[in-house]
Amino acid sequence: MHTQVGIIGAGPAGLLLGQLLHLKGIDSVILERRDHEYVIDRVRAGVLEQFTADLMTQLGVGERLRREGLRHDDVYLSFGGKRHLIPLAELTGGKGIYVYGQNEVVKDLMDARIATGRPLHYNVSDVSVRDIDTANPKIRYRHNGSEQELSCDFIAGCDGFHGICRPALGDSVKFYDKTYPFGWLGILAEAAPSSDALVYTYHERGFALFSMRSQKITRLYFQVPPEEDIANWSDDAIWEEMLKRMTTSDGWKPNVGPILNKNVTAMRSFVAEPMNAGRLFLAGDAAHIVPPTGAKGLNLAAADVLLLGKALAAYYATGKADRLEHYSCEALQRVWKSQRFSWWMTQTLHRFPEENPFDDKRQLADLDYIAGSKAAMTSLAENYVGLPIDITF
Ligand code: RFL
Ligand code: PHB
Repeated sequence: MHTQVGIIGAGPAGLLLGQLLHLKGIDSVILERRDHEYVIDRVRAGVLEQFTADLMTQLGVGERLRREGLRHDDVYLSFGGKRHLIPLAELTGGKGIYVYGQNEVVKDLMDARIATGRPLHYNVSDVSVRDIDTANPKIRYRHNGSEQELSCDFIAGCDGFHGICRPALGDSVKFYDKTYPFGWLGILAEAAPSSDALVYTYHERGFALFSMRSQKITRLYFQVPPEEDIANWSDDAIWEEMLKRMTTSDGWKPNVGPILNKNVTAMRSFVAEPMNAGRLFLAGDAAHIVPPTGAKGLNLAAADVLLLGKALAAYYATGKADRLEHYSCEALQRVWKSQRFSWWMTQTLHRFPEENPFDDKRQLADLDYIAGSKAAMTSLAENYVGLPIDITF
């Protein structure tokens, strides 16, 4: 069996790449370890940058997003008991963000993949890559009980942080890593969002975030110790803590409702550099992860895929590999800027265990500066809606 691009992983990165290549007439096979329902049901990202939403439209998969996604022109920073509005669209020439769950993004991309008739195999196991330094790299895997070998022109490692592709890059790759002394406890609640905009809260008890998924579903998070066991948190205790951190002096607070889903996520910053070796190219969480405070992970995966898709298309159109050779370098420029922003949002809004009263005052001053300075607010806004990127391909 041969394909032009073998894609490992059917998360947002793998599915977006498959769609982009399809539109360029390039064939691909997507291999996914999990089953279809598992991939859709994972509760993860909620915020799409302007560019990611535009890219979905450009790829022909943005119709439901435009209809059902919630467009936000503003975001709030809350501290000292008050919410401070950051007018994103006003500060960035009309750009905003879209609240549209990762589940919905993945669902739309899977439907588009089915419509192309191109292969997407679920429940594959024992995936490995070989011959990546040759013109004919291969993927071995098990599917429906038999061993398969897929020969490819290129392999795209879109298999997330725990995948097999990053370790296959070999010894020339350097890793940059930072862990944080906290995690996020997240819930989905059946409650109408009580604010039109997201609210990022700095509180003496720790960070909290108000978000949403639809007109009926609220998505909320608060900072907990990194190894926190979700079993320690009854629904009542979660609401009590959420309300303590989020309620502002004007009486604003989230609406309370039945909790539909709850879990704890660890926080980490990580980059693999370079993002390729030979003909194996990483994209998305396989190459880098960010703490979710900047809402950047899925958006970075989309940016990688756009660059990689364009580079592969240029190769098939001209036979020249120069864009592929520059892929890692070009992608990492955006990756590091997103890393910086995600780290900055994280360290500004969370309470650290070793923190002393000086740090508290410094963080409050940082937030007060942003809320009071158009220049500082604009810097936050342009990073939050996403730095410029050319989406024509
Ligand atoms: P994924 O989504 O992890 O997909 C990788 C896929 O590869 C499969 N796989 C394999 N398949 C075949 N063979 C193997 N050996 C394989 N090993 C793994 C996996 O089963 C999976 O299906 O990576 P991808 O595509 O790079 O997408 C990245 C995003 O999922 C991630 O960055 C975001 O979810 C991060 N994130 C957010 N990003 C945003 O842009 N905006 C947000 O608002 C946002 N909020 C979040 C987030 C992540 C969170 N968590 C849970 C980490 C909020 C949270 C709480
Ligand atoms: C979400 O809605 O899940 C969400 C929103 C903003 C973030 C992270 C997650 O920064």
